[in-house]
Amino acid sequence: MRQSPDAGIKAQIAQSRMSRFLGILCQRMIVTVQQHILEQQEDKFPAARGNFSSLLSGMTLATKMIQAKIRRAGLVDILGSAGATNVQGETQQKLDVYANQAVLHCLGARESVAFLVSEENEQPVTIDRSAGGKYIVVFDPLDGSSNIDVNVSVGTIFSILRRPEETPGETAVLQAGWKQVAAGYVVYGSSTIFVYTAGQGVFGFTLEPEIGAFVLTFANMKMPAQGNTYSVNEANADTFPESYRTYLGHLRSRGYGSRYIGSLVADFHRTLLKGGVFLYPPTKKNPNGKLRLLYEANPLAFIAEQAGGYATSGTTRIMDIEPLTIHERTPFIIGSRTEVAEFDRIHNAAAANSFTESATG
Ligand code: FBP
Repeated sequence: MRQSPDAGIKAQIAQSRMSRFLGILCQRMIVTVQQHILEQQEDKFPAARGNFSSLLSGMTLATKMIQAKIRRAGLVDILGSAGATNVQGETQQKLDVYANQAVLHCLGARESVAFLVSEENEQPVTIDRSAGGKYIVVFDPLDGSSNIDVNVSVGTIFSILRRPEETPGETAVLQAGWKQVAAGYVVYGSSTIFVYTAGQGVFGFTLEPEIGAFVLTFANMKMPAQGNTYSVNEANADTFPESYRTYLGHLRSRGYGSRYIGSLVADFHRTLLKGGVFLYPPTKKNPNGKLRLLYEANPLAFIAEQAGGYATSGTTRIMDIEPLTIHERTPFIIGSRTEVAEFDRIHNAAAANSFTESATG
């Protein structure tokens, strides 16, 4: 039976409504990290030319390559030592080498990158650019690599800085943490999560393997003001300065539990979601702490502060420390405001006592 003209028009209207609805639904159903970065850039820098979002897409590509290798780690020859030692004196794992190459390759191809500084390379990698490149990226390609062979979560950490015109050469890399343009990490755990901040809050994206895209799953992350766990390698406790031992005793007396994975990214990610505190104190083996300021402490400190937490070296706000060398280490206390403030109170009281004692002999 021939359809009346009205029915025809009604059908067309219904169809266009449905396709518009589906369009909106798809658009809102998922927000990819690229979409999110572009939207943030449009808000903050309407004149932006996409350099920053292109740089971050290089990092998401590299971390997708790394996660693909990690997921197949037991099936392909990628486990174990690569038979070399890095600038830190650590045995390089095969996945350390692969992850480092993946990030160097993907970011090296981005026009806006001038220097790349990796935990695995003694010197900064300078990218020969006619226009010089606007950004510097410092990164730990595979954090917690000692956990790879035992199938425990590992991660990638990165920090993005502007290349200051006035500072030539590699000293341009030695910038305090508050100058970071953006920072982030990826944790390769039960799922792969990309967490980043560009100074407008902290956002988390989970890799959706079905479509191969990082999809927004944690908007505007906030670290709880207080938690109920502390995270530290207590095997070293005998060589911690006394104030740290006093602080840990104080937390235990208040019923805090202990959680320590031994992969900084995984221990920090838990602290970001659940609150509490992570510490890597000075020890006999590492009198200035073990963790590196530029590509471990600074990026996580930026994220913690953007999420309402805090990070200190025991004497200085991590992001106020002026770095002297690219691989320098720092004592690291990071977590919920309550726990870090409690650490500062106990640590400063101990310092004041030892000062009074030394003054009064
Ligand atoms: P890298 O694996 O990047 O060198 O990181 C160092 C690290 O593995 C951190 O992830 C972790 O927090 C810490 O060292 C563990 O050290 P320890 O075994 O001394 O507790």
